[in-house]
Amino acid sequence: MSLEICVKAAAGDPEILGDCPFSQRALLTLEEKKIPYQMHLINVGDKPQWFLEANPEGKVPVLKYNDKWVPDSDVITQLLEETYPDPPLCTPSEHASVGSKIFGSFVKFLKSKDPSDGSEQALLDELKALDEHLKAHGPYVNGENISAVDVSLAPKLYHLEVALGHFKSWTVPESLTYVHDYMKLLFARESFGKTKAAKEHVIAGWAPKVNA
Ligand SMILES: N[C@@H](CCC(=O)N[C@@H](CS)C(=O)NCC(=O)O)C(=O)O
Repeated sequence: MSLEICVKAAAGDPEILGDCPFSQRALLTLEEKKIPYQMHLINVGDKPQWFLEANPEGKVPVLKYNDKWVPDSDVITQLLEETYPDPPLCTPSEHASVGSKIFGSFVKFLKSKDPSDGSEQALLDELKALDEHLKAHGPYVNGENISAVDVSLAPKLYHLEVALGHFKSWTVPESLTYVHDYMKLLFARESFGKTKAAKEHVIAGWAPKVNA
């Protein structure tokens, strides 16, 4: 029996995987654990009735497990870890919050229209902290093997790279060599290639928020 998972379809193309980092996180967990699954692409701009009945909150991802639809990537990844412990993806608690402020800082900087509001520096501080962590413990957050924190960070760093490159011509400073190597390592994984959104869909997804 394969699991079923609802994830975001690309805006403008309901047949193609879309740009939701939380959906990709859940898919990465399934792929890394080699769990068979059936994927439903949800057009979040026009949600089907069956999906809203399965998950009234209307967000993706949602995983069907034991005939029940389970929302939220935090809950889904934990459930998958408990149910399919091999290979383990647990991150030890001392490393569990590494990089946890990067996504929020990225979104703030991306939306910022005031270059002096400190949002760029705040993001740089978070990336520098990640660089230092990876220097001491890398190449992944918990050492030699990928774990849950990497699976959560990978789609967010991809969005950061694509969206800031496009909307602000901004790139992660070359001096943060460990972050650069980390991103290359994550993006080169087979699981990542199979579950990532196309760059144009990432850009299209952020455009309304940047131009708001
Ligand atoms: N905390 C949730 C966030 C999920 C989320 O925000 N999903 C967005 C797409 S990236 C969504 O479903 N948006 C559609 C909507 O809110 O109507 C998780 O980790 O799964």
